[in-house]
Amino acid sequence: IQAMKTSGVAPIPSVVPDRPTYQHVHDSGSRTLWVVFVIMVIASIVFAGMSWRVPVSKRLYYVLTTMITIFASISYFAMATGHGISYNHIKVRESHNHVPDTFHDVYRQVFWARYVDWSVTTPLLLIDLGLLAGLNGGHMLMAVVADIIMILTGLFAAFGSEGTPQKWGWYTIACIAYLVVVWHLAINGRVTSKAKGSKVGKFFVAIAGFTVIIWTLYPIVWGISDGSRKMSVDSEIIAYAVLDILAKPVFGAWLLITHARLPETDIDLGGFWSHGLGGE
Ligand code: RET
Repeated sequence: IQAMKTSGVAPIPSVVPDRPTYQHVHDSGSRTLWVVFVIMVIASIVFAGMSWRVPVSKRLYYVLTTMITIFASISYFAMATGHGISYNHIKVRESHNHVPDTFHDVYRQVFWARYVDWSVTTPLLLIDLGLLAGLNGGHMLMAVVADIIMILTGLFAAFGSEGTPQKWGWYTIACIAYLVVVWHLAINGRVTSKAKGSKVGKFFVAIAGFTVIIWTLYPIVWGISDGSRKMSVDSEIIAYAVLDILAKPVFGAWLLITHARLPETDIDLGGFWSHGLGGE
């Protein structure tokens, strides 16, 4: 002020290093992670119990579906106890008039345990649906590989830097891979499932349609949370919790209950699963 009075010129504001912003989980997020962990454990027990009511030779859907919820239980246990989480450091550019741009440091938690979970469980979900549709091995393999690419590039996107092509570049690649998954599953699966009879065809269209709607919400939640940080870490946890419950336990219960009622959904793998089991 003294300098301003004597020279008549406003002093250049000193650069005060501003404090970084931390975006992390609070009570509601932590509680949600524990609740979903318990739901996934209960679903695993129920699905395993259901499998004991049928001979081993007919257990493939049950085994796959139980593995899906077991993996989810493991990943939710990790996240609820603070494992599988890292901070992504984002330099947010702030532009000002007349003064050079400055950067603000934001540190946001990335729950990478989710991606480990998804890289195993989404292929298993696709195998469930592919077997239901009677999809051939070639289409199934391509769908699974595209799915793994989608999850791994999504993981890179989550740790991408802003102001470089990293974040939204990886996100675009992941979205293209997702379209490949939907193409193999929805378009080809529809044709092959109809060949298994009209009841299987109708059921496949319903459960695959449900799957496509739920799965499409994941990249949308990602874009609002990790992508543009318009959603708090707690809201992100709650949004994924709802989606995960629909995509795993609800999907699984629907598949297994319908399969038990509809013998046409049986899987024919030419002895790959049942070889040597006889009538067991
Ligand atoms: C990401 C971000 C990058 C773009 C896309 C994504 C898609 C994720 C999906 C996840 C599905 C998860 C499921 C979990 C089961 O509980 C990786 C979010 C396209 C489709 C079904």
